[in-house]
Amino acid sequence: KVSPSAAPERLPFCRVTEEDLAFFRKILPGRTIVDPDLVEPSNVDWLKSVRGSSEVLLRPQTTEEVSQILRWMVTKSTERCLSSHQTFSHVLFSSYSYCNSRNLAVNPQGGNTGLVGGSVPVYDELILSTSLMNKILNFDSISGVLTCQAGCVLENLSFYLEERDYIMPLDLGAKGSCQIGGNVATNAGGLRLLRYGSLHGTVLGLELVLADGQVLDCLSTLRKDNTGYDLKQLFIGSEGTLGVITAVSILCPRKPKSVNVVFLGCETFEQLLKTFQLCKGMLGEILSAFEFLDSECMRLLNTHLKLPNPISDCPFYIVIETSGSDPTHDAQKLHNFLEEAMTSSLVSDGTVATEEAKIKALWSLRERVTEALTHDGFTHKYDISLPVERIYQLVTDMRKHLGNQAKSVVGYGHVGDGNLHLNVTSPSKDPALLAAIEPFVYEWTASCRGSISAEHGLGLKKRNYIYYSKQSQAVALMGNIKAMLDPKGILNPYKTLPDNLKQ
Ligand code: FAD
Ligand code: 2HG
Ligand code: ZN
Repeated sequence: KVSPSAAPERLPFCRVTEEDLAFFRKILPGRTIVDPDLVEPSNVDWLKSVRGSSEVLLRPQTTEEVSQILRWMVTKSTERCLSSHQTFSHVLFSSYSYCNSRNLAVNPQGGNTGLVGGSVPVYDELILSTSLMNKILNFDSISGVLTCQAGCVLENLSFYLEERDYIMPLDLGAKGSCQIGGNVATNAGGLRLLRYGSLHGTVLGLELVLADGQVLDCLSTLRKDNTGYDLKQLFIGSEGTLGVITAVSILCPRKPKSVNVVFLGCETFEQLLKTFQLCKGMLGEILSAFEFLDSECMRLLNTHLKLPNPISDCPFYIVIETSGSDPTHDAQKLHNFLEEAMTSSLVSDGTVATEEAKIKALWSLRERVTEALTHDGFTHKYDISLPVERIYQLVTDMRKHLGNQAKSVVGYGHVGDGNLHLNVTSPSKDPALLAAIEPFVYEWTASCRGSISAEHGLGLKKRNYIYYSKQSQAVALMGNIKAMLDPKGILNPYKTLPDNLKQ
């Protein structure tokens, strides 16, 4: 019996030849990287949990270059493979399909901060990095629509917009490295989704290069456009398996005039949920984030990152952010809410930040949990959507289920979005622990009709678990879409779709 998390078999794609390299060097002079030391960081994911063996890193700067790369991969290599590896009779009589149906495979890569093994090759797929596609193309200060190349780093876009009194509609802990193309490709959620919604709503247009090199210009900046199917939606969250995103237009909100962050402590998760209810009622339109972490997360922040707890020790901590246009009005609302939360004993301690440095420090406690976990040992990550009242039950049940097999079992995440991050660590990779966690975690999630990937995607690691959250007809339709857009399966193979659908 093959484990669903086992490495897939290498598909019969061509191997890169000198002729390929000569072509890439011609179109990407100085940007066709083959020095193993320079390629290596792109072969390993952020978590250092998966590693590919690509020998070539391509760094295009323009959409036209991406198009030329894919056109070459899909049309030229059939002949080359035939001539370099096989005689004609060999092809005719033995393994005709060797290169006829498979060409060079490619792994689109942004900031390489993905958490499901989707951003790095599995075998020798060529890596197509968008890092040099980092130009802002236009910003319309009336509509707030930003249009930029896919390789712009999220934080750089935020700085650019803040100077113009706008902000990005998404924010996440990886902002310093992740790129907008990667964010769109994973349909990243993050810390502001509660307020500004998902990228399915804020992305107005995409430019893409399809597997055969065609450029698909859906780079609209319109809020409304019901002329037929909204094709861009198909690529949002497609994890590089349907096309390479080369440019993005995105609707950006005005920079709020007043931002407050409160860090609160609660005794029980039930109280935390009641605080969420109260918060929605009393803060209403100024509520922009409601996040949580448990005391185990706080322990890891203290131990591994030396970040002190700003309040007294509690089983649960909440980060609430308000963003509004009137500091006096917002402060009054926040004051009323805090008074009510304290007098009704929903929260036991708390601190408020209005100035930037303290706001940043409080946010670090939530944003840096992922980093703290990397210092705790080998980490198993689960990114689960559940009805919000069930989210912590999974952590409690997992702790009971694992007993003392795990080093740490922590829960944190986006309460406002019903999204739990359940992480389990062990001193080193431990197959027995993995067997205890999976499929338990997926069965538990499916029993509540939850999602086994709320925001990180499926990538390599979760591809075979898709059926816990999607009906088989839906998965089959995904396979048909993939086959239509990428008939040779060259775009990010082994990712997102389960092995039993692979061509
Ligand atoms: P990569 O990691 O390079 O790639 C991710 C996937 O997208 C891969 O499948 C890749 O092939 C594909 N891809 C990348 N660029 C393109 C492109 N131009 N065209 C087509 N496909 C492409 N995620 C959340 O949703 N919410 C969070 O709050 C969050 N916080 C995080 C915090 C930390 C510290 C870290 C390390 C990660 C976090 N993530 C979070 C994971 C998240 O998926 C990524 O951070 C981000 O969205 C990926 O962007 P990237 O540019 O690094 O893409
Ligand atoms: C977050 O919300 C990210 O901090 C990362 O999505 C979650 O590391 C994780 O499990
Ligand atoms: Zn998250």
